Amino acid sequence: MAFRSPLINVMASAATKAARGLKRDFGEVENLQVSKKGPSDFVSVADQKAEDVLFAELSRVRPEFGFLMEERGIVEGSDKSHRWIVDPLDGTTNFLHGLPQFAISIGVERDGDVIAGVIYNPITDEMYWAEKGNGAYCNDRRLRVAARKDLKECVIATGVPFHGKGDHLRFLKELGLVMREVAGIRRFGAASLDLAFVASGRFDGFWETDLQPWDIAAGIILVREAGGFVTDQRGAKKVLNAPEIVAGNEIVHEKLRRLIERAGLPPKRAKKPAEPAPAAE
Ligand code: 2AM
Ligand code: CA
Ligand code: CA
Ligand code: CA
Repeated sequence: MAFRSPLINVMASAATKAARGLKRDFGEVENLQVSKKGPSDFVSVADQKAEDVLFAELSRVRPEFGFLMEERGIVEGSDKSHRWIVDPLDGTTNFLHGLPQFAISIGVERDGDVIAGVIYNPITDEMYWAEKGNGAYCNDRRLRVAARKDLKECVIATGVPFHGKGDHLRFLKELGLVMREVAGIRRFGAASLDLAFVASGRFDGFWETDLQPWDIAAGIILVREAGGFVTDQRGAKKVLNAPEIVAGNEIVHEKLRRLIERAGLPPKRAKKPAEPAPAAE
């Protein structure tokens, strides 16, 4: 039996609670109130309700921790070294289209380093969790990244820049370079689950540009605790605020990183994510 620390239990129970509302709303997406944050960037009452539940639950059990949440932004805590990094609904576009690939993602940052994470898919009831030094799990099953080394056998996940964001031409170059070498490419639309699938060995690798800390915080620790590598496009381990993320086992990660590097470096972020200062990781 996998041992869940009190911290993991707190995160898992908050995620389970928030997931009840998401499941209910997923059954009635056509009645959901939806607003637009930017070009093709939607937020629904489901995102907001889930975030309210997570905020209430997590601040009740650890009132001293700060927060970085997708919808609320930064909430300072009295403990300056710990904060929750929360995406209440990762995969909103999928959710709003009735596509069952979305998750709640909760990470814990300590002094700039992600030390624990939980990613919960309410539809499949898969609870992914990891804590620094204790391994990565899905429910009670220990996770290990895939062992494949030959790109020809690998299935690689990515994200496609959406309307109004990102460098589309550079992405197409990256895609061209990668698709010639691999068995298949997938775009499922929820970055947290893409990373969870790398941790579990379903995907051999993953790369995406322009993600935010809440999309990837929990996924970073999951992949690393499953024996994988996660870096930015240059191979640096500080990836939480990086413009591009690459993940896989040691060999696939490096092969994938070198391939996409040939398309050139990602553009500097248009605007900084909701961060007071670039956090070390
Ligand atoms: P979100 O659903 O929480 O917004 C997929 O490429 C990743 O990008 C998802 O994790 C998704 O997180 C994020 N994303 C942000 N804005 C998006 C948009 N307008 N369309 C699709 N994905 C978006
Ligand atoms: Ca969003
Ligand atoms: Ca997200
Ligand atoms: Ca979200």
